Amino acid sequence: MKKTILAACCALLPFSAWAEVQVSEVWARPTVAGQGAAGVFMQLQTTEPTTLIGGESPLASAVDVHEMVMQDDVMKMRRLENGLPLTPEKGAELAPGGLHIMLIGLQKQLTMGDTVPLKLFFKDAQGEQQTLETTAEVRPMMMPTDNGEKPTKHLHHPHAH
Ligand SMILES: [Cu+2]
Repeated sequence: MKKTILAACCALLPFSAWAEVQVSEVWARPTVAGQGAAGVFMQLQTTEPTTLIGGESPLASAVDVHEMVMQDDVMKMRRLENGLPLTPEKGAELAPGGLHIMLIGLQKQLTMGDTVPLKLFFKDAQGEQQTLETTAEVRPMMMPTDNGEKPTKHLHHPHAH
């Protein structure tokens, strides 16, 4: 029922009215000169199951959904060929060290305070596609500090000899 109503109104209202997907805290890391790619991070929530399949940005030649995987003790990133599935119960957190949107073929260096226009493409089980427009703010990496815990994520322990 709900779906029918949504479908009926979508034709008449701007995309925001049928935005079943909500995106927040969109940010990207600054890059150094000559750096060709950058990660974008965000929180995603949805009211209906859907899949994030990719994106588009005027500042990049390609925008992919990436995950990090451990391979031979080395963290590597990999494109999610089938996209990132989202459910209402479980949105997605795109954060450093995990899932991220990859800007590939950056047209310019990203510096503090820049904003990166970004379109995100979603596809639901019925094959309906929708686009969400957002902007990523370029800012330094900040570790989430829920409950005041110290961000202690050390990949390497220095050994004194
Ligand atoms: Cu990546």
